Formats: sequence, C-alpha cells, structure tokens
Amino acid sequence: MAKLYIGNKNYSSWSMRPWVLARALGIPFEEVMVRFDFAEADSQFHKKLQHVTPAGRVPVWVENDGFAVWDTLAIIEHLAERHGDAGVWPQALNDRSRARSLCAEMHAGFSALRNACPMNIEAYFFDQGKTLWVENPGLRKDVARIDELWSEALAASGGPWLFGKFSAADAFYAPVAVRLSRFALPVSAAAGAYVERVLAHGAVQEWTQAALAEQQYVPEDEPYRKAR
Ligand SMILES: N[C@@H](CCC(=O)N[C@@H](CS)C(=O)NCC(=O)O)C(=O)O
Repeated sequence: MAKLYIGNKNYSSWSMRPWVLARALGIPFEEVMVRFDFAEADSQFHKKLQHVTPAGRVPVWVENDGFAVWDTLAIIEHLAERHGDAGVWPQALNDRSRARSLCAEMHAGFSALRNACPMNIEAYFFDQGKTLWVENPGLRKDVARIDELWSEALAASGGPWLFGKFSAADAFYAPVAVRLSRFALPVSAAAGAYVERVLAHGAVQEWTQAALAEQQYVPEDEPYRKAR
C-alpha cells in the first residue's frame, strides 16, 4: 500500500491536506508519522526523512514501488492522475481550473494568516485573535480574500463544498478553517457556515481526534503558549 509521511497532526497543516483528501475520497494509504522533535538534542526528524525525500519536509507520498512524491500540490496532482475516478478535482474544466487556482493561491500565499495564526488544533486563542485582528492589516486582508473566494465558489456551486462535491480545494482550505476557528477571526455568515461544515467533515474529525490524542508540545510551533 502507498505510504503518506506526515508530521504531528496537531501542528502540521501541510500534512493535513493530502491526508484529509485521501481519507475523504477513499484513496487507500498507510500513515507514517514523523514526529516534530526539533528541540531535542538528537532530533530524528530529518534523519528519518533523508531516505524518503531530498526536500526534508512532510508530507511525502510514497508509492508501493518506493517512488516518492513530495510537496502537497505535487502529491495532490499525483493522486488525481493515479486515482482518476476518485474526484480529486471537480469534473467540469472551468471548475477544475478554478479549483487549481484556489489551491495554488493557498499554497503560495496568505503568509500573514499563516505566520500570525499557526495551526494548533488543541488550543484556542480568542484573545490573541482579537488583538491580531486590530493590529495586523495583512491578516485582515488575507481573511477577507479567503472569505471572498469561498463565498464566490459556494455561491457558484450551490455547496455544500467549494465545487459541490468534496475536492482538493476543500482539503487545501481545511487547515485554514481550523485557524479561523481557533483564533475566532470574523468572517461572513457563508464563510462561517463553511468553516463549521469543514470542521464537522468525517475525515477532518478523524484527523482532529488524533491530533488531540497526541498531547505533545512543540516550542517552534507555539508563539502564544509557554507550555501545554
Ligand atoms: N511547500 C511544502 C511545505 C511543507 C512544509 O513546510 N512542511 C513542514 C511541516 S508542516 C516541515 O516538514 N518542516 C520541517 C522543516 O522545514 O525542516 C508543501 O506544500 O508540502
């Protein structure tokens, strides 16, 4: 069976995307967890990955024959080609292209949101969220754009997912939904309802419950807490 190398479910937003997508679409894989242990003197993270990917990052998808694909966008395109009938991308050409645009926009952008509000599934930062919202115009701009692109896609497709059926676009924005909820950032009613739907999705719930069971504190990913 193919293997998906991932980092800590509580923190690793990039790992969450292909995991949630493959789970949601019934694409079989075996999960290999490579724990974030950067603070430990004898950190094993990069040692464990060095025979799998030259990029030294998770996620990595490894086929049965050992062929490795790294970087979320490349993994998702690989799954789309390898599992052509699974529905990784929407069916209609324009929807498919638009979904790719939205994924690429996420992959390459929203750095203010990503920097100010790292994914941390087990923690709620409502006070920091309020302060950041007032003090960080880049964050407000990122959230406004996300709200706009979600609202447009949902209005065009009729929902419940961005392109009707759950696709790569929803998986790509699942960690964004987690961030918006954990920092209680203000969004429109349509975007807020979409956040709730994403968080309640079976694959996202499965990931979330496993994240809550990890109970590990990774200082590099914790700008707001000093301990768990
Ligand atoms: N562009 C990459 C980003 C992957 C990434 O930054 N992964 C983080 C964990 S979420 C990582 O492995 N960090 C370890 C490091 O940078 O050494 C992707 O889309 O997969």
